[in-house]
Amino acid sequence: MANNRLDQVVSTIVEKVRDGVREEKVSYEEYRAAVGYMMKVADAGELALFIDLFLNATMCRVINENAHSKASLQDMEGPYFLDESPMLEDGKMKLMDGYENDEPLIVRGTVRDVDGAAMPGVLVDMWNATPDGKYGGIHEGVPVDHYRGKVRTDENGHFRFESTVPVPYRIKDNGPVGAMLKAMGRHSWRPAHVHIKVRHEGYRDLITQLYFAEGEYVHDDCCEGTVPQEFVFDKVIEDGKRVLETDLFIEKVSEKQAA
Ligand code: MBD
Ligand code: FE
Repeated sequence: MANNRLDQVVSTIVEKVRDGVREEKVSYEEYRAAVGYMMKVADAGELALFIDLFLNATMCRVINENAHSKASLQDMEGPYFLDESPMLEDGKMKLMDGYENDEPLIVRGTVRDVDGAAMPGVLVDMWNATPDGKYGGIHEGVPVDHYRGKVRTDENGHFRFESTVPVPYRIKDNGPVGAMLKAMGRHSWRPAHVHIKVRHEGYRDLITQLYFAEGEYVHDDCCEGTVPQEFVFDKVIEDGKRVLETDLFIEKVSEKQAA
């Protein structure tokens, strides 16, 4: 019997890794190469990227399998959420000029509980990459308060953001994580996506992503993302702006989860 939750989880995971080592008859050379590789990943500051690449999508599947059937599907948070993003009164994100492929984007919808009732005053965060695939406050040249922000839903549960349409995104591939993908014969692209996080007291955080139906890699994500079909949007243009409109359903934290 495990002593506690930590013992239980760590012991289970370690045993599965040992299974892999036994099954593949890993040599001592390979073992030392693996240890050296993990040191390189850490030194390059790519641990979060490495773990997300192999485990973030699985985390989401575990959450979704245990969620209320009416709750919106969770998707990967990825490494670039920043809670210090600005509160936006009008939902308009700060954007940069000078991109040739700038396409205005409206993301709007209603936050609801699992019974369908609209929820006012809910905190909604959105963050997306620039038209050349960079995140504010993460990549060179994009300030932290750009291409990300928060709003609260209005009395009807509505939220609305204005940004620009992101492009397919190449995860950092000039370091050890990229080297491994290449060595495994895999690519390093994610489909163009918009990140959303919905938070409300007493409710489970909803972390998800929205996708563009016509885009590349939607069903060939290097991070093996779930890509919920309900969040893959056909091309709708209103007044020259691409519009993604969706309901987002959040569920109460059960007493068991809150404990
Ligand atoms: C990203 O932008 C992202 O969303 C994920 C899941 C992983 C790496 C970079
Ligand atoms: Fe992302």
